[in-house]
Order: sequence, then structure tokens, then C-alpha cells
Amino acid sequence: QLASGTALFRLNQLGYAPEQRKIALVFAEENPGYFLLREHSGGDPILKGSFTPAPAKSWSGKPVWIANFSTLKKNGLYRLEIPGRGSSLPFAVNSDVYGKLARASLKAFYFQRASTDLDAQYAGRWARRGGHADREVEIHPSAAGTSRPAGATVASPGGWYDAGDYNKYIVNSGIATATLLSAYERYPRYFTRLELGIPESGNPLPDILDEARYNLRWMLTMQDPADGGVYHKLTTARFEGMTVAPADAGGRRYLVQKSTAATLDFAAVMAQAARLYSPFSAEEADKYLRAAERAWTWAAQNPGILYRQEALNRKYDPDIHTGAYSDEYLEDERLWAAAELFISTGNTAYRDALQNAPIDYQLPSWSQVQWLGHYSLIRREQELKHLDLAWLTEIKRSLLKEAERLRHQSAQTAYQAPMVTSKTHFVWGSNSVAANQGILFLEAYHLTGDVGFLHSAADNLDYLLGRNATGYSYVTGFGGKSPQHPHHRLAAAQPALPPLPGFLVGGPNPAQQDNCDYPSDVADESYTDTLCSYASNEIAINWNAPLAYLVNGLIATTSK
Ligand code: 9MR
Repeated sequence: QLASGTALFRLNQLGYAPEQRKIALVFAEENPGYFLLREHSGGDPILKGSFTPAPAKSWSGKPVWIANFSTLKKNGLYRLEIPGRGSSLPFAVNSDVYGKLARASLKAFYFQRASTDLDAQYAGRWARRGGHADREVEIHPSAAGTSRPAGATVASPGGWYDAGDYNKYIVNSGIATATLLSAYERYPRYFTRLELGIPESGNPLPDILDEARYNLRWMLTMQDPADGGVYHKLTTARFEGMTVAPADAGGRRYLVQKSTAATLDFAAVMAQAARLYSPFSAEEADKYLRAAERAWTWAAQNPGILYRQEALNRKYDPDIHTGAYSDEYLEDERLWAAAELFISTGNTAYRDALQNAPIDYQLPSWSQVQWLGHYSLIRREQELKHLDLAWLTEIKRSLLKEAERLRHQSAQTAYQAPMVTSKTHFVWGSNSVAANQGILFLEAYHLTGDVGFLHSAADNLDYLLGRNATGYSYVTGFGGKSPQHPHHRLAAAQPALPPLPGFLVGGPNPAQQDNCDYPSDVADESYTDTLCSYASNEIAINWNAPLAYLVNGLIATTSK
């Protein structure tokens, strides 16, 4: 049985740049025959093609048929059709097909800003009053120190809300901010011209750096001036109500225990920021670098302070029940911080801390950050002195090996996307795995000049925008079938409006920790577009950042 109507074809619902590979998928027991391509407005078919069988069935056992229409290069709005059966959602062919998404993926960070009103001039119909001023955040007993006893208050305003909740977590802020900074570091000329329509637009700083700075300034407030250690998070004791607007959210906010993970992530981001902001302000750069070095020193003296929420809750009041971001393995955080500090200072002590770094490729995630540092070393290779180049060559080889492996295996999958080469990719926030693999391919392209890697990066973007097992474009506001009920308090608090646009939802997650109703248990179908589903339908800054890198990076590398 063929699916009917617009669900008939699975494809990138935004569309394609002219030179991009263009494929769509149909699920059917038998070869559905041929497909037609027309302009969306109608008229005679422009192209007629036959299907080829996909090399594998879908994970739910459906045979998949591939329609390849890569010969289509003319600008326009189109649809695919199987006569008598139905047609696809409309899609564009256009050299600027991703421009709006590229900007929206970054504007999303503006929408996530805490402690500030969002004016209609920048936020359009999503304008809202600010909340969570965070001028008087209470020191939780777990964070008490001599200069800041429990109950003392600290100002810690600004920054981005982490995700669908209203808390601010250093570990996750670390990777999210660094990913944006790295996008800028890779494509500085492109981003210098990119306007986001934020309050700072028009100042001498590129908008992406203005947006990142909004979070960097908050991060600085999370460092204890007395010793350089960094608090793990700023949080309410429990998550606030699902539909409460920031301006109405009154829950008491706490700074909780310092942790080595947060402190090292902080050190890494601040070190990277120091070199990127220095052309604009020596003073600002200096502040970041000093913060980074003090954090590094604290972490060296406190190498294993873990954030263990349950243990804390047995010891202190009030109990904390928000995101834990607890990580028990800290070697990768140390290596990331060492790499960024080495690049920014040239100090060989940091290089020596890197020497025994594992070479094997590890896809970045909030708990596995080693390759954020390795990527930075690769990007900055030309300027590095006193680094063992044979070691760096091994790092590059490892990156390329993984990119080759994923690319090769991708061709064997039903969806022709690197993301679906393994069920292990389908974790909480699986869509960020797809986006981070996209970054890996962009980096592989920059190392080799092999445009095949750009096609692989685009394959994962196609996956995210609809060529997948659920037929969803996983970015709010983009594509004909996109999430309408993301687990996102900011969106839920404005129920009369469509969800805030430009946000990547977490995506299929067979562990289904939220116990919501899912239509399927199959790994890549374990997604439900319901407010309930924080395990598959939440948004988060560490998922949007790699989306922004991927989409903007594809534009930066392919446009003249
Ligand atoms: O992205 C995080 C995921 O890897 C964890 O498995 C999960 C449970 O601890 O938490 C996710 O992060 C959430 C955080 O804890 C709180 N804010 C929302 C985040 C996204 O769901």
C-alpha cells in the first residue's frame, strides 16, 4: 500500500541548491513505476523518471524506492507526483534556498535570551516581556563558600535559556556557544556579512558574535571571583509550569555547586572567545582570557569535582530536580580546554597537557567535547607553533576516516543519509547527532576539497528537513510538515502563535524517557509532535548550534 497525498514522498521540504544531489523516497511493496516532476503551479511535466530500489529496507521493514531528480537545476517551486497516487509537498530549487533557515537557526538564540524584553522590531509577532532578571540569585547550600555563604545573592542576568525549560546550565552553554564561535572561526568573511536583525545589528561586531556575547557575559557571572571555580548551573529547584511566560515565572533561582566539568567547559569557551573578540576589543578579549586561565587553575587544583544531583539532594535543601548535565568522565573537557588555551596563548604548558590526547574520532556532544578542541587545532593549524605536526596529522587522519566510513555506509541505507547508518545515533537529541555529523563532513571537505563530503553534509540536512522515517521537517516553521507542539515553554506560553521558528527539535529517541504516546517504537520513528514529549520534541541550544553551523557552513562553502 502506498501512502497517499503529500506523505507519499519523503524529501527535503525546503528544497535544494541547483548543484545539490536531489532525491526523494517512496515506501511501497512494489516499484511504484515512474514519477513526474512539475512546477508547483501546474503545467506539463518537466521531467519523468523511474525509481530505483533503495539498498535496504527502512528499519520498520518497509521497502523504499528512490526518485533521483538531480538533473533539475532551474530555479522554481516544484512538486513530484505519481499519477493517480498523489504528489509531494512543494519544494524549491534556488541558490538561496537555505538563506532564511540559516538566519533563523541563529535568530533562535535571540528568542532564547533571558532577562530581557524582546521588542517587536526584532522579534516580530513573538515579541514578549522579559523575565528571570536574575539580579538576585541565591547561593544554594551546595555552593556555599566563605565569601559567598548559603543564601547570599549574586547577580547573574542574561544568557540563553537552555532549552524548553528556563534554566541556564554551564556545561550545555559551553558546547552551544563554542559551536557558534567555531562557525564564525571557520567562516569569518561569510558571518561578517550575515545580518540577523537583533538589537546589536549594525554595531562593528558581526551579529553571530553579538549573539554569542549575550551568553558569554552571562557565563562570566557564573565564575566565583574568589577562586575561579564555575557553578554548574543557575536553576529553579523544579522545572517551572509548561505554559508560564518568563515575565510570570517567579520561582526562586539558585546557583548550585561548582563542578570541574563546568569549569573546564567555561575555560575552553572563554579561551576561544578571547582570540575571536580581540580584533574588536582588546579589553574584552583580556577579560575572557583571564577568566579562562583562572578557571583552568581551579580545575587543576580540583580535578574531579562531579555534579551528582541525587547525592546533593540527600545532603542539602532544597532538592534540585532540573537538568543534571552530569558527566563522570572529564578527560575530554580537560583536553578541550587545553587545546583552546594553547591556541589562544601559545603557552606550551597547555600543549603538554594535550600530548596524550586520544586520537580516535568522537562526535561532539555536551558530554563528549574533545573534538571541539581537535577541530579548533585543525582550523588554526597555520598559526600554531611548537606543535607536534605528526600528531596533528594523525588527528586529521582520524577525522577523515570517520567521515569516509559514514559516507560509505550512508550509501547502503534506505534514506541515503549518514544519520541512519546506526541505531546508536538515535539518542536523546538525535537530531543534533545528524547536525554534528554535518559539521564533520564540512571539516572533511575543508581538509580535502572533496565535494563528495559536501553532498554527505547535505544528505544529513535533507534528513533533518524531511527525508526521514517520520516525514517531518524537524525545524519549527520550516517545511510543509514541521513540529507544531514543541516542548518549549516560550512557545507554549504564546499559544495563539505558531511555534517560535528556526528551532531544531530533539528528534527520534527510542528510549522514550518521557513516557508520552509515541506512534512507533522503531528507533528512527520514535518521535511524537506533542508538548508532552521532552525526550523527542524539546528544543535546545546545543542542538540549534550545530544546525546553524551546518546550514550556514553549506551556504558559505557553496556560494561565491
Ligand atoms: O540533552 C540532554 C540529554 O543528553 C540527557 O540524556 C537528558 C537527561 O538528562 O537531558 C538532556 O538535556 C536536557 C536538560 O537536562 C534540561 N534542559 C533540557 C535539555 C534537553 O532535553
